[in-house]
Amino acid sequence: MDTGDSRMMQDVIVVGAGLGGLCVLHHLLEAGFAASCIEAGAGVGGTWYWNRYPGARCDTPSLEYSFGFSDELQQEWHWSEFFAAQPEIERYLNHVTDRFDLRRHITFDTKVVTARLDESDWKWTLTTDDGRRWIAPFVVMATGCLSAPALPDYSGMDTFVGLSLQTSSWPGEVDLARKRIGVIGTGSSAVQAIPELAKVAGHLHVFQRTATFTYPSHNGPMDPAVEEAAKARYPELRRLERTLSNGIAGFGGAPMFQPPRPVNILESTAEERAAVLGELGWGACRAWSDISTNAQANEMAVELYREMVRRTVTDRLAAEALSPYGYPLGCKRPVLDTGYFEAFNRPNVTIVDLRSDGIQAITESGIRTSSSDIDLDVIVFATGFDAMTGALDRVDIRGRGGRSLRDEWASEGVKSLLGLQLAGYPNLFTVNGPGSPSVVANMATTIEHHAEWITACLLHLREKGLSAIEPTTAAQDAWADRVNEIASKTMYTAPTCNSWYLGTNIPGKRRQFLPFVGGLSSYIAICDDIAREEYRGFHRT
Ligand code: NA7
Repeated sequence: MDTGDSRMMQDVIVVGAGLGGLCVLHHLLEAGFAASCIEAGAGVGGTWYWNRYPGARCDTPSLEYSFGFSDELQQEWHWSEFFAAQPEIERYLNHVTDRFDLRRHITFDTKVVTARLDESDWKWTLTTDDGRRWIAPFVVMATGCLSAPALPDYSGMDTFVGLSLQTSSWPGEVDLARKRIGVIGTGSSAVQAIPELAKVAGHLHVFQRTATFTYPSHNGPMDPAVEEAAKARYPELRRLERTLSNGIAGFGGAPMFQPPRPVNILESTAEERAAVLGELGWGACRAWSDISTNAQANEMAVELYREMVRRTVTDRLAAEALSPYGYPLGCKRPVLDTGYFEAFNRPNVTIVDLRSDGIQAITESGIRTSSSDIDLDVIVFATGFDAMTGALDRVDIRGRGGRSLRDEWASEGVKSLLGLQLAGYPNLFTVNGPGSPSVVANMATTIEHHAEWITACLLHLREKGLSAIEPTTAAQDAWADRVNEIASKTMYTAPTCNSWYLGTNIPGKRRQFLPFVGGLSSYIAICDDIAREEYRGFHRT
């Protein structure tokens, strides 16, 4: 073997040191495996390392978007806000890294470019962008669901003489005071950044292709009583999270997480709808049982939402531009904000509705739409990610017989068993892979569950003297059918729906719904049953 190999004979190589990679690494080391981790960034955090844009914040309550594997950790850590901002989450993940002595197992500033299976001895060889080779029988891809940025392809992109920034790789502190800023996109990242940018910009133009469903987060400083109550029964609350469909118990109670009432909007009177609107405000549109199954009911609920936009945004034309049309509530991931619509009441903020005034080109001096040239000092691309599969298929992964994961997914669609393993790619695991609840649940909970499952699986193989595990094609096909079938009954896959869940934000990507939306609790039960039944649906060698 090449003596230049930098990490010979590790048991496991973990790719990525975000929440997923750190959690898996810790579990594997605790279980006695020789594990090391390769990370593209200069520090830990993954999403929370790269997305440093102003306003970047988690949309799951901090008390729950955190690890439960150590009670000491969850007792000692104090979250300053109900929904933590990026710097605090990054600090937390650095604390976790040092507290559990993980840093010495991580190689930073190093990107995995290929992963190849050698079937003769069940070893994976990874190559990294510095030319090194890494060899181990097991690989865990903890590469993140939203970590492969997507950029538009407007003509003239490279001619702009001002500053081009991406929310997904924000360079830290940037002085934007009094600058003419253009933001492209109105997804979660933009919705978080816009109120902050508006405070400092000379003028802010927001280029919107699709109006967003966003809800006030009611974020604020952590209430000491809430924190104390949570800490008094943290282990029990962590167990509770796993019995819920989204893994969020809502302790500390964001109104956003309230389930719908047992009432149908189709059967409601105008007076009843007005009363619910008066009582719940932005939450009124989500309060009805029939909106997730009936298109007409959904449209009635969307109208309640538009009414809230009209009540909040003072300029009539801006309110109309910011109102969602043409796709149902429950199609895209809901966004939580702090003062998003209110930002459009400032004199220095303008919405550019690309539905009627599309971008023609990026020019030397700014952005050209069909109606005008807008001069800018800074363009912020908040244009999203090649979600769920992008970070995996940007690595050239070759399994049995040299088959390519990227080609296979492009030609046959994305398939996995439980979002944990792929037929044809033995001993390669994915954390929060496509086909798992991941992005539709509390990511911290789903990650911990995957870390436990993968570690238990490797211990099982070791105990039984086995060297390889992979899904059977039949089990994988059945799981893919199940993922699709459940999603097909929801607004996530409505014919008018386009979203990164479906991959339709990426030109040429196959339209396919990627996460499992059958509920976290039932997913965990399925995974645990399968493990208990000697890894039913997996082939072991
Ligand atoms: P999102 O939610 O994918 O948002 C990307 C936004 O960028 C969205 O409004 C897109 O409009 C818009 N977009 C994408 N390409 C273009 C082009 N070419 N022109 C104009 N506008 C464009 O990504 P985020 O980073 O905001 O959030 C990702 C997740 O991170 C979020 O859901 C949370 O889970 C955290 P579209 O809707 O596609 O018409």
